[in-house]
Amino acid sequence: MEHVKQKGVPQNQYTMCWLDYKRCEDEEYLKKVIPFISNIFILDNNYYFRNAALELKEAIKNIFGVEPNIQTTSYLDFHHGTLIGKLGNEVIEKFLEKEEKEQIGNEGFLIKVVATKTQNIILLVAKTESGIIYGTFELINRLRVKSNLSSLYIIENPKAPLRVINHWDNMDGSIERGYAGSSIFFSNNRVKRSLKRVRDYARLLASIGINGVVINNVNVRGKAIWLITPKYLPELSEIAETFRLYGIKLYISINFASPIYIGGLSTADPLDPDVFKWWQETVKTIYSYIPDFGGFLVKADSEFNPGPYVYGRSHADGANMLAKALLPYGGVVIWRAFVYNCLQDWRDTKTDRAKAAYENFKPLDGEFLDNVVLQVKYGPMDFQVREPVSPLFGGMEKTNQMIELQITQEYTGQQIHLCYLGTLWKEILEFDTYCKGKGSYVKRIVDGSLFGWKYCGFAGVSNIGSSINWTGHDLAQANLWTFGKLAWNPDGSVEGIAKEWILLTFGDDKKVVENILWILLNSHRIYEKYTTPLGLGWMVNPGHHYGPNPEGYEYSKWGTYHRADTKAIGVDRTSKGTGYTLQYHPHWQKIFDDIEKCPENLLLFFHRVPYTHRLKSGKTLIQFMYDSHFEGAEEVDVLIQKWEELRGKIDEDIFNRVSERLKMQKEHAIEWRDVINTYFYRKTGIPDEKGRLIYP
Ligand code: GCW
Repeated sequence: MEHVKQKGVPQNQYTMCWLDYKRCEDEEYLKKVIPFISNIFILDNNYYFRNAALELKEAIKNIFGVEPNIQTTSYLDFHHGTLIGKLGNEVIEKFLEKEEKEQIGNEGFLIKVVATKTQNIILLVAKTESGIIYGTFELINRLRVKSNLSSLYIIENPKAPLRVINHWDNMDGSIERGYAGSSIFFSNNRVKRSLKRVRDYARLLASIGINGVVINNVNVRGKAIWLITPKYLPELSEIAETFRLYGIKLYISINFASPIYIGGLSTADPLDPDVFKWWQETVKTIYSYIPDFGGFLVKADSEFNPGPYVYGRSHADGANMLAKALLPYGGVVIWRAFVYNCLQDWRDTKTDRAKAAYENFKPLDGEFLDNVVLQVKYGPMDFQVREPVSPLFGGMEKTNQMIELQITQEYTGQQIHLCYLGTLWKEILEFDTYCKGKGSYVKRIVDGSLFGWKYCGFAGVSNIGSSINWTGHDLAQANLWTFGKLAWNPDGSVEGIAKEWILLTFGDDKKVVENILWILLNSHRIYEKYTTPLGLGWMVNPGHHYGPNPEGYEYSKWGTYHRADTKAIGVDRTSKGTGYTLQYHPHWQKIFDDIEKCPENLLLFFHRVPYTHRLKSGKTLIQFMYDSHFEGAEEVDVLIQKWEELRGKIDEDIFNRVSERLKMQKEHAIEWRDVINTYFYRKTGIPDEKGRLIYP
């Protein structure tokens, strides 16, 4: 089954997702807010504050149909309007208590309303320009959902310091694992000339609290190797400037062998003084163009990318060398832990790819410099619909870590299938590693609070491209939104986050909110049911990874086998099997080792299980497989029906686009159901107890 390409749409046309401001029809509310928004006072008159004020002005104009004055003069009428200012500003400080000032962190903000007989003021206060822009979007959103101003009081600080989007964009304009059109940054091996769309993208990202963007693919090949040179740096500095206005730093993925490709050196050995010197010079040049450059993202010794292993050096040697070059400028090295043998022999049952990241990195704990962050995929394999949480979380106390989540739906339906990922991500973040006793949640590890790290956080592989709605599937916008919101505050409830997205994107019609919320919150569960439940994973077509192919990867070199035969399926990863479970804290080791205690949705990840094995429900494994696939494909009808009920209540274009994709989802879910069921039936010869049609 081939992935279906999005039909061509004009590149200059696009929606603004949750920032498409619609007119507020509620006259009562309008009356109440007018005094608070008719003036915008900027108390720190600079480029960034003016930009924030213009954002607010534009929003107010669109939402309430009134055009506020922006005032930066010394005469200020403090009776009516919104005051935007920094902590430390005398005027602002008069309105604040000591304790509330102390609560505002570096990127945080405070929104407070002063409403008396003579004053109607909204205060927006932050310590930094970033805080102001985040606060501006929060205020706009509060106004859009008609928050009660008399009780509006918000102090917000992001929990994690790094909240970064990773683009796998190539310079020819294609996007590796991209399902929403071409790159908004590159085309024809050049940086795109117009940055209008980049600016709108920056607005979207700032509105969800993102503070970093890596604009090029981690597989750095061809022209992209040269992005760190003056050949491209002038253009990159313009992109950086566009993002800077919205509190976002630019990062670049690099090729570890750049000193050879660009510098003409004979080696890229991280311990070679000439190599280090070359990187120092390169970094110096980058900062001369981009003074607040974020740093490098590195995929080394992974899937044919060069790295320190080529020279017999460790990943700490490699990362630290780059970190030393970046340190004087405040840059960081984000080093990926996705290192495994991608040339495995399927006959080899001893090697277990799931163990690779831990085996490569655990021994290096404590060896990385402070400005190195290890970026770890959420699971030990590769963004499957369900995997256990990587044992590296909680496994390396002395190493900064970021969690890598895949917003783009490589293995979760490629934005043809609706698969809201917030529910899965939340489960991952709430996983208790036990590494420092009970309560050692993944979210506390990656937000830095458990081990007191300075650099750590969230990386999300982008799902956007130049399609009309940015994400191919309109409802996949919710995944980008949710990534940002969870990175800002992983304690947030997914229901709340999804609901806010619906309110801002589709309005507050009760049925609309209710149905879309149901659709989102149930979509991952449904997708999992008709594809690869029980932690099985991988049964996709090789290469493009769309559609079912039960043995697509069974005899390949990638190390992703389920080893099904006529009696049993799954890999024994217990301490008696490949030993993968030994990488976890003893608490989990015992649970995962025990087929009776192992969470059932991960059963086949950890155990090799006979088809006749009875699950907790009393069903046999094979019957569960059949039921899951029949039910999953059936439940897509519920998604369709709930969407259909919204006809006429939603913008027609969006409604039709989503309907079209739901239709494809249904067809492709049936394909999954039939291929997988037939596969198991042919392997086992065991019929479905309920006698449903399985193609022999
Ligand atoms: O999942 C695999 C993808 C590759 C990707 C790689 C990675 C960018 O299939 O396309 O390469 O992971 O994460 O590096």
